[in-house]
Amino acid sequence: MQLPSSPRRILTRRRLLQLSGLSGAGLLLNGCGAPLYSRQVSKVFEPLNQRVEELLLSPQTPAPEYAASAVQPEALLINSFNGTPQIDPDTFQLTVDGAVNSPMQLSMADLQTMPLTTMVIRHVCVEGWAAIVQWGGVRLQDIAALVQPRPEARYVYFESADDYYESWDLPSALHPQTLMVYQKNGAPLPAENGAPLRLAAPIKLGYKHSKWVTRITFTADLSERQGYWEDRGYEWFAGL
Ligand SMILES: Nc1nc2c(c(=O)[nH]1)N[C@H]1C(S)=C(S)[C@@H](COP(=O)(O)O)O[C@H]1N2
Ligand SMILES: [Mo]
Repeated sequence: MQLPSSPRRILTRRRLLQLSGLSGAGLLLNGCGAPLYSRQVSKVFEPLNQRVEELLLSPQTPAPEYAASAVQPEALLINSFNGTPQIDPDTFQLTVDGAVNSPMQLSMADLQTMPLTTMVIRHVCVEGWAAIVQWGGVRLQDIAALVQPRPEARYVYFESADDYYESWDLPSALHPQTLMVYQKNGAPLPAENGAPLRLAAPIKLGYKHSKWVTRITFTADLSERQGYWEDRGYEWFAGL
């Protein structure tokens, strides 16, 4: 039997909603109910072309998560190349811009209105230590759904308040376990760990997880400045 012409697209959208956790009600920034948000999500991802649809459809094996009892609070060493910037969370604004339809600034209050995802994962530093940590925050793919990356977006840049910078491939940035976090081990994120907002994910080495993120930029090209450690010889993809 011939299937109707667009089953793949329908599947894609449904799968995307599952993957992004956007199918449930209650995560609307404007409080108008799920249908609007779902509409917005499909609007985002329809123009995002086959490449993005495929990476969201292809089985992205989730990285292992652990029981909360496995957390090793003392094992997460502070690793900061340039001190600890002090950022007032009440006036903080995350800029999200670049190759997107709707660039925006998000306050911590805005981010805390979005669905909170927590995960207990292993943080691995290239310097030879690791720690099981619980992180809580917002999926980067949910932020992407708000700003609507344009089809040419292939990379995501992260700027930090301590002059650290990073770049990620789009598939890794849209991975369901890639979060912008504001909680560590069930408490507000401490300043030295990147407050008010840092990246966390179990799929890449520690240096990819920018602390004190102030700006997220979707772009078509990888700049010559790839990342603070990458520009000093470390691997760019840095997958685990
Ligand atoms: N802005 C910024 N982010 C950063 C770093 C940094 O120096 N500045 N160090 C990186 C490295 S090498 C690691 S291992 C982790 C350490 O995170 P932690 O200090 O919260 O343990 O942060 C990463 N993110
Ligand atoms: Mo690290």
